[in-house]
Amino acid sequence: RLAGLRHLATLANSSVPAAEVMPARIRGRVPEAIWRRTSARLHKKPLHPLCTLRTEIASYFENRHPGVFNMHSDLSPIVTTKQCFDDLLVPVDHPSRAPTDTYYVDDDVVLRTHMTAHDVAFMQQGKTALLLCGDVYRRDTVDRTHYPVFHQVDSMRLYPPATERALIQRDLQADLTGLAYHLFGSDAKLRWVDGYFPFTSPSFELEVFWEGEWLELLGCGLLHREVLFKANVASDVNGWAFGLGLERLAMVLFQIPDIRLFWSEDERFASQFSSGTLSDRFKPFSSFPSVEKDISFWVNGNFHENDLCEIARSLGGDLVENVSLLDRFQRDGNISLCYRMVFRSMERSLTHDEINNIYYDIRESVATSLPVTLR
Ligand code: FA5
Ligand code: MG
Repeated sequence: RLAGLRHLATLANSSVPAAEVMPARIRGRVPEAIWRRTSARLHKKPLHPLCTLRTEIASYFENRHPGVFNMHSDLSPIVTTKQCFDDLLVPVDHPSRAPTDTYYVDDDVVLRTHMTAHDVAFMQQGKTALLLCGDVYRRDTVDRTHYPVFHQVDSMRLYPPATERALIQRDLQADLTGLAYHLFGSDAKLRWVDGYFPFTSPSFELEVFWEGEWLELLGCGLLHREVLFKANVASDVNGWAFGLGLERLAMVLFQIPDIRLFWSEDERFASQFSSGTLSDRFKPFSSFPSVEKDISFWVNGNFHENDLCEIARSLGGDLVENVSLLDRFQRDGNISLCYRMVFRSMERSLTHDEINNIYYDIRESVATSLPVTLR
């Protein structure tokens, strides 16, 4: 079975069986609702804002460096822990590897947490420049800007032997500030800040000043010598890599107020992106009222907030808008937590009965599967 999974990890996305026909045996530990997302491929759906952004980025690089970058956007999201972490020097005890943060299909197979997971394999095949786009998966808290599935564009470029590292860095930063001006306009205010990624050194983040705030646009850097070594790249060859998240970028560019909207089947969402260009703007359709429910419990063991969010998401689906800690107190050495769950549909009014049913299912699941005692 593991051999089969590793085989799946090397295939194109289109070869991943759809959720409906995927036996639980292969889906492993990944919840059904998450698994279903692996066949959605929003970044390939014509006129979808994520697809528009993907093609804008690809055409920016094509205009700037004709014929250099090939975009791959059909890679399977199922990868090995070696591809996702080990080959990129992510330490074994790094929090991003923990099962509270990453969807494990099996002990050494995961849903990729970033597109950089594919870089080493492409370099091993002798590729010297690429653009990758795809869906990535992270267990996370629940709010308007976090969703367990989002999309990234990732890129790497290797230079001819003995190219100065300083030149490569200048090239990288020029390509990326050019991209930011292309997306945000030539009068955009940008700044570079130091970043940290295990697989690049030095590392940087590019930020853009947008509506009164500095927004993180992307992470990048010069590929770490040891990563290049694992990729069988000659010792006098260097290169850069960068990665950016499409949803947050699309949210500010197209004025989309909630990350769940990307998954909406509502025509009133899709119809607003008919031009397929960066000038599309979203006009929110009427906002429906929210329903709030609180859940309180004593903590008996190793409780992680992401586990609560996962239960809320699996039972409440996209009706769950926000899960946040409302209150915490300690009595006789015991810790009590109270979380508020906000439910809202993007498309219709909710009934109290339907939310009560979901709420009681969540309570039951929390009581039976988490190390807590409901109060
Ligand atoms: C990475 O994933 C690195 N692989 C990027 C990289 C590639 C660095 C190559 C250097 C070289 P990070 O975890 O910061 O980095 O995520 C990159 C982007 O994804 C962020 O800038 C952010 O825009 C977006 N992002 C991260 N978490 C979420 C989330 N939960 N929901 C939506 N977008 C997210
Ligand atoms: Mg970051």
